[in-house]
Amino acid sequence: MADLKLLYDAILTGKHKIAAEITQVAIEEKLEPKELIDNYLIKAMEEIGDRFEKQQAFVPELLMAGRAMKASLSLLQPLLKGDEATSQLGTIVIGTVKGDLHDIGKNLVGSMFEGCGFQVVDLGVDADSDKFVTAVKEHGANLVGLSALLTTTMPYMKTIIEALKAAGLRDKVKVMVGGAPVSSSFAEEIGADGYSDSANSAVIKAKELLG
Ligand code: B1M
Repeated sequence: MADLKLLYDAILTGKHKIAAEITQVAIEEKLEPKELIDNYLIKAMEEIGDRFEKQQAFVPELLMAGRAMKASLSLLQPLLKGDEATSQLGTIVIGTVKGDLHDIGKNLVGSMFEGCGFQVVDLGVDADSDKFVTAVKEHGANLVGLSALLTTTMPYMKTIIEALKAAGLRDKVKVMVGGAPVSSSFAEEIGADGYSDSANSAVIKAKELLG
């Protein structure tokens, strides 16, 4: 039987092989991927984040936890299905904004969009406004998704929105923002169309915006 407490501990302590092994067992036992992600993977990342804040853990531990989380997620992501895997709902250009290297949450959001029938163009991390503008034009996207995990990189979301305006694309795309320090009031303040605090709700919000 999959030892989920051990999965949590493996993520927390950065043991990526063990994390992958237990995840594989959980998949074979047909445990619900979203539940594993929300109740074990994300919770372990929150715990390592808390330890980091209290100076009980340091960057190497964050890196190792991130690697273990990715090992587990890479097995779960293909199984993430939206509530309606319908035909093309639209194209989202998604990325973590310039200066920011955190990609675990962004990847999760991207997978959820894919599972729900969107075409996903992933610009990766540290993506500047030019990259977003070029990708929106190239792919005829109707949605832009911006992720930031640092209070210092959040303001760059506004720079990207301004660049979309300057390129004459702002009325062609809806812009959604998210990431741990981002809030709905911040989204409103910078002129984004929507905010969400999780991968699930991001897709629901996007459908609402495109509705
Ligand atoms: Co960093 N880090 N980190 N880190 N890191 C945080 C974010 C931090 C809160 C830790 C802490 O102090 N408690 C802190 C930020 C403080 C602040 O800005 N106020 C911090 C810091 C300070 C740093 C460095 C500066 C540390 C240093 O070098 N001194 C450095 C910065 C590097 C850089 O980006 N330039 C740094 C580096 C790193 C690692 C590279 C080691 C690693 C990232 C590995 C990777 O991503 N590949 C890392 C990690 C792992 C974390 C924590 C521990 C975990 C982040 C994570 O993956 N969470 C984090 C602490 C925390 O968040 N509690 C921390 C799990 C993930 C599923 O959640 O990303 O929030 P999240 O995504 C969620 C939602 O937010 C939402 O949906 C996702 C799924 O539910 N969401 C969206 C995200 N994007 C969305 C977009 C949407 C909609 C929803 O629409 C488009």
